[in-house]
Amino acid sequence: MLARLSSPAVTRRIFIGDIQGCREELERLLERLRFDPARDALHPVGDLVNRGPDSLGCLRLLRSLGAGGVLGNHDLHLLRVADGDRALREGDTLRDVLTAPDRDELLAWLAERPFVRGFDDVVVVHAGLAPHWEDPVGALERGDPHAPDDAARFAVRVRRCDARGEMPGRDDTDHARFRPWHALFDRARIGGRTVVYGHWASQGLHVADGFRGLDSGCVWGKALTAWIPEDERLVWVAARRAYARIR
Ligand SMILES: [Mn+2]
Repeated sequence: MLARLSSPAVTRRIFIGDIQGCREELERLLERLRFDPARDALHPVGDLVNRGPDSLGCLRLLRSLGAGGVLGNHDLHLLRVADGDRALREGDTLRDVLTAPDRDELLAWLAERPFVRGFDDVVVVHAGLAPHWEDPVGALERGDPHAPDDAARFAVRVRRCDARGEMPGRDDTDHARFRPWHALFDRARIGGRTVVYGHWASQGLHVADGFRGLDSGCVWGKALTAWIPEDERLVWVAARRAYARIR
């Protein structure tokens, strides 16, 4: 008879693009992956909540699965609204979280996520890393989600920037000066590791040498995508419908 003599170590890291409250799609993706919480580590790339139909369900599910991951701009927005620093905006779907009986535990759990998470081979950040930072991971390790500094704000917002890390007034302005952050970023600064990120649904899935951009626009009715480096595999499920309008 075969017996397992020791508990199995983590065998897969599963990085998941912007979930934004799309709980049903998250559940279907985990089913498709045959997710096993004893062996798999789940790392959403930020924006766990907002615009989608079930932010509360997503937070409860991700917390129950011991997910890691990083903070995104929508996660920060939720924390700041909960702190009373900001009002809800049109199109926000965060009220269920704010009025939930377990709100404090869920928000405390959310706020534990860092702005960047480094592995030996991978660095995870929600939006991107600045080309001029001497130590891009160190710049973000100690960020306070309740009072994000300039580096943290950049890391959750950037799409295009210039060589000095200046962002255009509007993120998607197509000006010759501003290029996709990943076209300017030198991965030698992070020891050649692969950067896994989200936040850029209009760019879509971005698979390039050293970069995996996983926001494939689930909340817009497109797809929720996972990347598993151990298998060098991308897995996605189609969104059931569009929950928010493309901006
Ligand atoms: Mn985002």
